[in-house]
Amino acid sequence: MSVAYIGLGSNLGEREENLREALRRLEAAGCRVDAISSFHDTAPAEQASPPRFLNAAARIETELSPRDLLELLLRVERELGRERPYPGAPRTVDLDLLLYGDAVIDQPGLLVPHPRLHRRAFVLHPLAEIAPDVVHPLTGTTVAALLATLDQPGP
Ligand code: PH2
Ligand code: MG
Ligand code: MG
Repeated sequence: MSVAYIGLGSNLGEREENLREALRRLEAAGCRVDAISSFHDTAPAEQASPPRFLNAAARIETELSPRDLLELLLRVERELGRERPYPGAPRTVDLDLLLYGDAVIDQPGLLVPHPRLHRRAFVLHPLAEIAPDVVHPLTGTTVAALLATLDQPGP
């Protein structure tokens, strides 16, 4: 059994229902969802289009390999009507593999930890609720420490 953390986002349709349905489908596929953060209403960041997002994070116990878990996440996105007409397009649901134990993976289409996890407020705020003491395997610092760094004014 491995422990993975997933980032969830929705800014199209019934946002909360989309996130809850995605989690139900992960459970139905055999993942044990054993912690869910609160749901955060966030402004679109980076190149994402409006409207506002609902973001959350979940802790999952799974027998799936990182690659198979990624495939499951993409399948659930598709089942919930995710379309990708252009980068940053509004999405019914986005499921990102943030962490998989302390694995560091750099394969085509599969980067773990998620390469932008450490600098995204919309990921770190919910993740810090359920995993403050989990250590990022590349920075060697905890999620709580990454969040604190983010909140500091830049140089
Ligand atoms: N996801 C992105 C880019 N920008 N902004 C917010 N607030 N929430 C997201 O989930 C998000 C984003 C790429 O997937
Ligand atoms: Mg994403
Ligand atoms: Mg994604």
